[in-house]
This record gives sequence, C-alpha cells and structure tokens, in this order.
Amino acid sequence: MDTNVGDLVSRKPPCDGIGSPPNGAATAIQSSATPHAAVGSPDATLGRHLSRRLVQIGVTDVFSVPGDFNLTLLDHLIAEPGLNLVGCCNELNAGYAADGYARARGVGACVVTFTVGGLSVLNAIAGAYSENLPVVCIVGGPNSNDYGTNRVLHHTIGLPDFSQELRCFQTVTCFQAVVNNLEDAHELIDTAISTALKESKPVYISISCNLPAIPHPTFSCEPVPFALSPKLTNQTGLEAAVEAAAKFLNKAVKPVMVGGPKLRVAKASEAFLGLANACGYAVAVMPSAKGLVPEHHAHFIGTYWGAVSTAFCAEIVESADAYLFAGSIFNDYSSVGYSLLLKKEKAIILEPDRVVIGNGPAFGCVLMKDFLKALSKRLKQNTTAYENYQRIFVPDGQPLKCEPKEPLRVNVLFKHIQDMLSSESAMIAETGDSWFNCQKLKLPRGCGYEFQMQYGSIGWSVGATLGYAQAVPEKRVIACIGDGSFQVTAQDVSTMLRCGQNSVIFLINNGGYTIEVEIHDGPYNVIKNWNYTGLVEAIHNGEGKCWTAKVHYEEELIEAIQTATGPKKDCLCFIEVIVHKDDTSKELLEWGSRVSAANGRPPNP
Ligand SMILES: Cc1ncc(C[n+]2csc(CCOP(=O)(O)OP(=O)(O)O)c2C)c(N)n1
Ligand SMILES: [Mg+2]
Repeated sequence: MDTNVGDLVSRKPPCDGIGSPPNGAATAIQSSATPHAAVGSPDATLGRHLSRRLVQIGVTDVFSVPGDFNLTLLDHLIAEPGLNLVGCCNELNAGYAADGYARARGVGACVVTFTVGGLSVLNAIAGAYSENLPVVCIVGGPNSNDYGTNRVLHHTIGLPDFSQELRCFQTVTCFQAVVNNLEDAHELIDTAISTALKESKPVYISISCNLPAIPHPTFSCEPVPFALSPKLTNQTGLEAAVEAAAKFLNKAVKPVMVGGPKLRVAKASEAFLGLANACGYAVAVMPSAKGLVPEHHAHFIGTYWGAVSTAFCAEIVESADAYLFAGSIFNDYSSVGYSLLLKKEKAIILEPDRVVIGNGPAFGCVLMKDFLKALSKRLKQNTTAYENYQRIFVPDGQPLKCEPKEPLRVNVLFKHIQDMLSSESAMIAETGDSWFNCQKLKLPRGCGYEFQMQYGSIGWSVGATLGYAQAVPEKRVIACIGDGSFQVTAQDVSTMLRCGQNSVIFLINNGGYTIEVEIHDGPYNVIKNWNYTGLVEAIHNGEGKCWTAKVHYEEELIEAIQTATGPKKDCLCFIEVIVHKDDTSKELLEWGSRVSAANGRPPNP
C-alpha cells in the first residue's frame, strides 16, 4: 500500500483486549464507554475512524439511505463534526449524487444497506467506474457472527449466501473490502480509500452492522493523516517518448491537439493548456471532455465529434497531418457510429500513463502531465491549423426570431440558456437531445460542465445535480433534463430542497424519448405526459424554497429566467419547457442515423 497510514501500528498503545472484541449488539455512540480500559478514548471505534477518514480525503457530505444494517454506522457519521449526512429518496440517486460530488470535489461517498440498497446503487457505481470517478460506496453488512453460518438473512434473495452483493460489486469497483472483524478493519478501510484515490475508480466497503460502535485498540490513536505516494514517470521512457513525439509533430505542416475525458483522471488539464500555449496548435475538445479544456483559449476551435462536431472543427482536425489526442475515449457514440475520419498513423495518443506514436512505438510508465510539460519545451510553434480555421470560419447562425405566442423552439431555449452562463455557474447535461444542445454552448471561463457520456444512464443528472450543487455551493447549477430521464429519478428534487440548493432545472418536455426516436422509432418511445411542475410542487409541499414555471413561448421563458435569476435566485427553480416532439438539434438527427447504421450492421458472414 502506498499510504503511510500503516505507521499507526507502531504508535498503538498496549492493549490486553486485542483480538477479543465483544460480540453481539453494538454500543450506541454516546454510551460507548469502553469495555477495554486500555483502549482509551470512546472515539476509538471503526465508525469514528471511517468518518474521520472521509473528512480527511475531502468528503464533507455523504449521500445515504438508512437500513437496519447501516444504522449504527450512520450514527457515527452524523457524530463527526466535519460530516453532513444527506438522506436521499433512493440508493440510485444517492450513488448518482456521490458521482456528481466526486466530479466537483475529486471524491464522493454514499452509504446504503445490505443487498436491497447495494443492488440499487450498483448502476450508479458502474457509471462512476465508467467515468473514472473515485466514489467510496459503503454498505452496512450482516452481523459479523453470521458470516460462515448457514443462516438466511433478510434483504437477500433467500439463499444462505452472503457474497451475492460482493460479487456484483466486483465488476464495477476497483477494490472490495468486506469488514467483518475489527482486527484488520483499519487496514482494509484505508486500503480501499487509498485505492479509490489512486485508481480514480469506485470502491466497495461492507461494514458488519455490529462493529461500528465497538472500541478497538487499532483505532485508539488519531489516524495518521492520509497521504498517497505520487505515481512516478520513468525518466528514460519520458525522454524517449518526448524525442519521438517532437520529431513526429515538428515535421507536420498543420498539427492539432484534442483534449479527451481522461485529462481529468490524469490531472493533466493544466499541462495540456501549457502545451497549447507553447506550440500554438489549434485546440479542440472531445464531447465528453467539454469543461476540461478552456473554451476562451486563443486557439480553441470547438468540439471534435466527427460529423456532429461544432462548426468547422471536424474539417480542421480531420484534415490535419498530425493530431495529438490527450486522454481520448473512442466508443461507438463518441465516434458517431465508427464514422470518424482519423488515421492512426497520423495520431499521437496519450493515455494517463502511456504514449503511443502513430502505429508505434509505445512508451509505458510515462505520466501524461509529465509528458505534456516536457513536450512543450520541444515543439516548434505552428499556428497553421488555427490560421486555416480562422480563415474559413463562419459563425453559427442565430435562431430565427419567434413570433409572439409561437410555440417555443429548442434552439431559442438554448440561446437563452447560453446567456445565463458565467464563471459562477455549472451546466449538467442529461443523456438525450440535451447532450447535443448543451455541447454547443460556449462555456465562459470557470463555468463547470458535466455529463455522463461513456455510461449514458438516463436519470443520472438528477442525482448528479444534487451532488454537484452540494459540493460547490458557490456555483449555481443549471441542469437540462429530458422528460423521459426525469421520470427515472425525479424524487430527489426533494433532497435538493431539503439541502436548500438553488439550482435551475430546465425540464424539457418533448413528450418522449426523442434521442431514441432518432436512432430507431416505435410506440415505446412515447411516454405518459406528467404535470412536471405539479409534481415538483407536490414534492415541495410548503417546505423549503422552491419556484416553478411552465413555459410554452419565448416571452414566458424570458420572464421565467428573469425571475429565476432575480427575485427567486435563492430558490430551487424548476422550469418546465414545452416543445414539439420533433424539435431536435440537427446534430441528433445526424448522429442518430449513424448510430442506427452501426447498431444495424448485419452479422458478419
Ligand atoms: C437507464 C437507462 N435506460 C434506458 C436508456 C436508453 N435511453 C437512452 S436516451 C433515452 C431517452 C431519453 O429521453 P429524454 O430524457 O426525454 O430525452 P430526449 O431525447 O427526449 O431529449 C433512453 C430511454 C438509457 N440510456 N439508460
Ligand atoms: Mg424527451
């Protein structure tokens, strides 16, 4: 393990009780007067240790749903002064909230109960895995005495098998700690947390329900502050990779740079920018990396997303004779149904710890940020691609003016959302046509941007908005959520109100699953229309600060935005926007046809 927490062992006071923690009912926190005289503090418990560790790594809000297997643990979490427990309506949303929180804070956590909670949160944890987010998923587990017995427990599928939940988590987390005794609890917890941070992936920690309150000597000292040894670059590999890359790029006529989503996990956004400043190349961003590359940069040319790129971006990228992709993920969606016009021999691909140049060679153990920094000292200035872009660029058209009482159009809606953005805001875009409409927004300096492009699980944005807003209270979150997605996870607007959040939610009511319509239509893409503002009013129920509006026309939208950003700026503002079912971005139409073609490829002969 790379942490220094193991040092604790040497500072542990002598204790006669080691190895014999009392079994049976857990002691309540307040009365946890220790049965082991030598243990010292009544705070020397697993529950306190876990709480303190969460605070140390930067988690000050934990999203949870209680259950009898986690109640004692929750008592300890709320007893920790630096920790705020946020009760959610369901575990899926608690997991999505931890995901949104991790995007803003660098790490997030949720606590659920055994199996019924665990299997409910699983989808959100899989999403966090796909997006490289360190989320600590804590599950209150069976009483330690029940392990190894043939008992059938409640909340299971009725088999005497305690490992079902664990097996499910094995494929969506990078480490699993099953804490069912106090002897190694300290080490297991610290290993799990440090692995999450090092790998930037979720981890699973199951804590037996009878253990959190029992004092134990391994928790008797203040934990050694959390520390991780940094990953290191192999210097020889770095020099060779930089040499080869500089040779490759310096001979190119019109090279470009494209930032990908793994810039975040590589913590390389700044180094990417440094290289851009040094070499003068045109700079593009992949759709899933929007928000990681500053769009006010002097050489920024937009989003590179093949046939659905922002104006003139694909032409410049695909006609370049060399491109450097930093942290890219090419899947069927980001490649628009495998239709990108890129050639591997023209590409330098940077993974977080690996550099691949053209069809070879490849250099391992080279950290992206070190590589970018070193390369910036070796590249010749070349602004050709950016100059070409400037020469051919014609700005996007403005939407046609609305007639009074003309049904609101999506392009008009997004023109007004654009005007709301500032360094004090953050956009959250749900899977659906919002992916394409939000992608076209120009982000001012400091404006956050999040969406879940790799996993694309509808409903994510409700929990993510809750978590992100909790993590960054100084920013106002603006969420664009389709009606179909909202129907999956709507309940946790309730938690936003309880937390006093003032996000602005645009609920785009187009009567169905429009993105699916454009891939493959059928009657299943029409959904039951809800009175969405009525639903939010019912959730509000007079408690908390909430304001809703339903808008059909541009005039109403303008007024709603003025109210949300003026007199109601402290309220959670929910604006239901009624649009025509066929009113989509043009990018969705193009992308949908291409994804449909990719999905519909006949079996190989
Ligand atoms: C959990 C989950 N179930 C199903 C899907 C398939 N799916 C992708 S987008 C979508 C519809 C989204 O509809 P809506 O939120 O109304 O957005 P719109 O395209 O209408 O803007 C569905 C069902 C999914 N991505 N995730
Ligand atoms: Mg819809």
